[in-house]
Amino acid sequence: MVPGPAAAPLQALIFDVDGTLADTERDGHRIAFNEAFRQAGLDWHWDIPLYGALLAVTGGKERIRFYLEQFHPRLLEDADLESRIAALHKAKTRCYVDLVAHGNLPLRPGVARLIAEARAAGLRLAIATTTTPENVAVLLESSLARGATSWFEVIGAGDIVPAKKPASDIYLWVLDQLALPASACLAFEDSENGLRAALGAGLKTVVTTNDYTVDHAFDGAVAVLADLGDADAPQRMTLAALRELHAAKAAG
Ligand code: XBP
Ligand code: MG
Repeated sequence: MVPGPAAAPLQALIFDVDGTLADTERDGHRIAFNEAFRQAGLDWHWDIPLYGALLAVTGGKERIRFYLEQFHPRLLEDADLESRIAALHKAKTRCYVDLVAHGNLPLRPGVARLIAEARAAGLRLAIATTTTPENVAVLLESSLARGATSWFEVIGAGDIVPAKKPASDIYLWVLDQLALPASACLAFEDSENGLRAALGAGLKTVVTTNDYTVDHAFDGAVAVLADLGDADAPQRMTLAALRELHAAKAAG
């Protein structure tokens, strides 16, 4: 049998942030949105199930607008709507940064372990997320390690591309910055919107689910796991296992 073209070796790992590096949504972003609403004198409150429904729309500003469309459509007529949403979102970011800076959001199992393995093996690291850049930095510095932001060669975040996930733009931007083909990378995601964004950029993608995403459709992922697994977990996703998964799926 004539062998097919050699698979591109794995050169970089690209991580989503919210829900993938840490469970930031329910006990982080949601709390920060509610605190910003309180500070602005608004009686809006996003409880856990409502927030789960609002997560259908990625991006905090976009999510506030989606909420207004569903629950306060008359407010959409406000001529200053864009700037009001922007101001509210700025306050929300301040609340979130403050909350995460106090170390209240631990990384998910296996994240720090896998990142350490990848760094030791000389793999390149990148981030592709919808959240605001300050939020990424504070999570990496407070929950991973001081200086950890510099471990990530490319950080694609927030409004750097106008079309947020499930659009693939953020992944395409990160691949362009890395100057790597999608076939040389693996992406890590937790949600259907994130998976669609990564697959649309041609990336093989490992999904780790969480309470908000466990029922999402993950067709096309190379693996769907509860988490990456800490060092002592028998089923942990090691770098060796990831390389095998990447090579097998690339050839298949
Ligand atoms: C994350 C998001 C973000 C966060 C909130 O999606 O959609 O909007 O929920 O952060 P993903 P901001 O994990 O797919 O990147 O308020 O800063 O947008
Ligand atoms: Mg996510």
